[in-house]
Amino acid sequence: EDGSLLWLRYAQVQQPGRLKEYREILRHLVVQGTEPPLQRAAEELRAALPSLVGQPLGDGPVDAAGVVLVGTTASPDVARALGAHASRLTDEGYAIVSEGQGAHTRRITVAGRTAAGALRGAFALLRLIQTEQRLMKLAIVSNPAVELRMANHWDNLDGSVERGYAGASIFGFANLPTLTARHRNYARMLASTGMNATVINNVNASPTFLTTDFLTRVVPLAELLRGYGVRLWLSANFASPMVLTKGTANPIPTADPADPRVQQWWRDKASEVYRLIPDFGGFLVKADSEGQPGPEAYGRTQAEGANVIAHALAPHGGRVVWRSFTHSSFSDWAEYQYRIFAPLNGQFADNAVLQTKYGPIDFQIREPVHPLFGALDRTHQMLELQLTQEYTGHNVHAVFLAPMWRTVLDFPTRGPGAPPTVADIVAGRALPGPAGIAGVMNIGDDADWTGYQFGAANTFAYGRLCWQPDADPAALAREWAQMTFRPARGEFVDAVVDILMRSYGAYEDVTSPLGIGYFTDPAGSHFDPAPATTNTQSHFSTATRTGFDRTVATGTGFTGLYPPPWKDVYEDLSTCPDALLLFMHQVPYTHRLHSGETVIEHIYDTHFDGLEAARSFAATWAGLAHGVDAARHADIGASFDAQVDHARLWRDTVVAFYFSLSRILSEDRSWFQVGAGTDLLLGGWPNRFEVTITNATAQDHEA
Ligand code: BDP
Repeated sequence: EDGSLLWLRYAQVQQPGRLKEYREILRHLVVQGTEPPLQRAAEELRAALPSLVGQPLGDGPVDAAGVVLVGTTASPDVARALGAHASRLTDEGYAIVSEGQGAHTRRITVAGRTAAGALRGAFALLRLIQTEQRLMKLAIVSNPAVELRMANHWDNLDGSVERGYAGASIFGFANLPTLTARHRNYARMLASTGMNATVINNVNASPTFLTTDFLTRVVPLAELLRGYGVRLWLSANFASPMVLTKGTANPIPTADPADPRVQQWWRDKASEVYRLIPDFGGFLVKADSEGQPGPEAYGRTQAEGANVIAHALAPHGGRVVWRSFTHSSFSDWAEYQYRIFAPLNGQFADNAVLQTKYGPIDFQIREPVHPLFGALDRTHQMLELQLTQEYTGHNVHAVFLAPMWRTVLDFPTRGPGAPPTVADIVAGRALPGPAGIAGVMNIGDDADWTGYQFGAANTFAYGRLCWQPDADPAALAREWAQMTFRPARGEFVDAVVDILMRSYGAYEDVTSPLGIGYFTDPAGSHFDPAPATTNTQSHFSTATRTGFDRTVATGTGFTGLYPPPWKDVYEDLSTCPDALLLFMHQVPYTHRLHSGETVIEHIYDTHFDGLEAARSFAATWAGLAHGVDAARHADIGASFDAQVDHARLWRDTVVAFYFSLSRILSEDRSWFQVGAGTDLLLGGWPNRFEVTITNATAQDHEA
């Protein structure tokens, strides 16, 4: 057991009563139809069901007792079984309906209006069995709320993965068109959670991905994905027309979107792609950002840049997803994207979608929701989340991100209680047309896919939240734990869910509470604490105060980018949520929070709490050996131990940083002293130094 099966583990059902029930109900499989997703569904069920119920699977007939019937509503048997439920299905949705009474359930029909929908239904049925639910009296109709449920991989041509903590790329670009079992398991993994689109290469895109050679070699992968209901997309380099024609008979010396040769190049490229991959999704573009080329060089707007590609893709039904992640030397980097993109509202083509990170900075553990979501009411939008834990602990800290995603999706953009929420926007309820969610993926070729085994909880929950943005993170954590560690007893699952649900808060506590934000080493890997280095960038701590003043009254004015109800909430110290206080305001260390604590007390205490939480995760996991195989127990245990070590480094560094500046030791918090090495001045500070915790355990003294 090395974690490689993820949540697609089909070990035998444990509860004796349930097993008996399943053995009655799950005796035959009849799949009607020959489309590839139906064949994939048949393969999955034929492999899974005998193993889950511990008996062979027959082939029917369709009216035999104990039949699982899989197909589309085009099949008369399926349509009859579904009855009125059929009319509620949308294209990718599925229905699971059982017929017959109680123990006499004689047939379960798993269906979609499309074959891809039926395949999703097959995975949903398996999920019900893996989590040992009753299969009697089922009448489930489930349609995805979000149209584009997308994986974004930051994988490079050479097999490296930008910000990847799980090994090299799984795609084997150099070996394409050759496909491996890993490609197939990848497609299964996406389909099982409900994702339907994947961008396989880095947004910092090599133009090589658009060469005829590469496009030809990627065709079998696109076909494989199609069988699993997933469309292939590519990241495109904006300068491709120029770079790829250089040295040819007809070089194009520009990438200016207004140049007819550039427009023709994109049209030709789109035609070529769709000849090879008829269901190609489209291009994802990062332009004018961190060295990537874009329309700015030609005096064109971001909308003009997006539209030249959008227009080329439109005749084929393709889309361009254009990222708003640009930043430059603006006085407050949180404002830059808003200043560039808000004025372009309504100027993007109908098949262009603007993809915006959840917060205005860059995937921090806590940020306000990006003000662009509320501002762009005439622009199709995607929300960008980050599964790979660039700023949230790499593959060392177990951090279940679904609770954060839930907060973002629930945010009412026009003010407290005033829709649309971000979920409304990504579900296309605010503006008809393409919309969706993109997640920067956390997978690589490590055996366990995600670099540490709990990381897969994020992959699973991400896909499920895309399908159903109002899903409860705790319920998703529970499903993941049940499916991943089966067979697992009740208290084992409860303990795993408890760790997952506390993990986000624990990481925020031990790294950067109160919205301090960017606290990790900016030049390095974004992993270790660097409070001194980031001081002039994100928190401006002095001997008496800390925080970034972004108010309209005295600061950068960022709060004014929100509609008045939110602007007022953030602008006013008395209403600004504690969690975002230092993102919006600079306050004295003695400022009292809504919790009653002072800011400095809160910073000290949360850092101790966060380390304690990490220790409790390690201790809880150590006590769970009875519920899981030894190999995974040891591997995951080692992860939690590493997390404790790193949490201690964070606590010691941040506490010492703030003590050394503020020199505040309140009476009831005199449990630490700072060693002589910290009497250094800010400018020359190392980011790690010594803290002695006087009332602490032996472990602490090692720090
Ligand atoms: C930043 C990453 C960088 C990415 C960039 C992006 O550090 O590697 O290229 O985001 O999203 O967070 O384009």
